[in-house]
Amino acid sequence: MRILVIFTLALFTFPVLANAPYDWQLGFQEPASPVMRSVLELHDFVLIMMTAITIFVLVLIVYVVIRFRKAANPNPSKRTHNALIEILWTGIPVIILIVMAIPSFKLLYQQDVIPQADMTVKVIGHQWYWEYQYPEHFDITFESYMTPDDELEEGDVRLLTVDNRLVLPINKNIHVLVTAGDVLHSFAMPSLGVKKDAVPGRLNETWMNIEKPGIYRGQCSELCGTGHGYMPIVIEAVSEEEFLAWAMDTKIKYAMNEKNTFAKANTE
Ligand SMILES: [Cu+2]
Repeated sequence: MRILVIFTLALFTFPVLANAPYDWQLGFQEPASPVMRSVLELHDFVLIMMTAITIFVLVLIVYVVIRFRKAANPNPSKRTHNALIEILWTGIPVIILIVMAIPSFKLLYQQDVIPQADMTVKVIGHQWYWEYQYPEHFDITFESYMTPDDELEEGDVRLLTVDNRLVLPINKNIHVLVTAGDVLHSFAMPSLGVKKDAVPGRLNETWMNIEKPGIYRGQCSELCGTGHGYMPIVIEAVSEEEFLAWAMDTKIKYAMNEKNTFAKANTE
């Protein structure tokens, strides 16, 4: 009994803590941004409509199969038109589509229109790692590689752990510029409701506002070659003070070793 309780608790509490995919996951990750919250609301709403429509159609089919089977209805009706029913089966779906389109367009607008940004971060996809730039914070630039299996430590998530995390402040509107250095990649963070194609020679933009501190895990989501599955994104969301302290530290760290980052990518 106790094991059952622990198991049930684990099932319900783990996803809340995770911000990462978990075993036997069926739904979305716990939303951690306003956009993801809206995505989830729209998803649930459409799912309810969809379920109702599917059940309605199933009931109609079952009714027709039973009521108008050959034994019960030997002389079929020759009717071909019914104005009222035709108006209904055109009108009702139109209304349903409009009812779904309104929240859908609202969500598109919320995702697409970037609110007054508090900071900008630039994300560059490479085969097969991510490069992060902070143009407003001492021009910090660094690369983020996946930690290979043999270097994982206790508590690390396999394929979703990196050497350098993308550190960001919570409760800030973060303007994200996304591009690529070689082929198509895609910057995707499921719990933040962000998925933006990284296209070489083109600067895409999106935004996110992380609501609570924690580690958020995502992956490249555009097939980009043999290392596609090995370029995870790990965001570490911290308070603003911690973020500024991190930026200071990082600036000093890279200032001592200036050619550490870009040069490495270009000479390899
Ligand atoms: Cu990629």
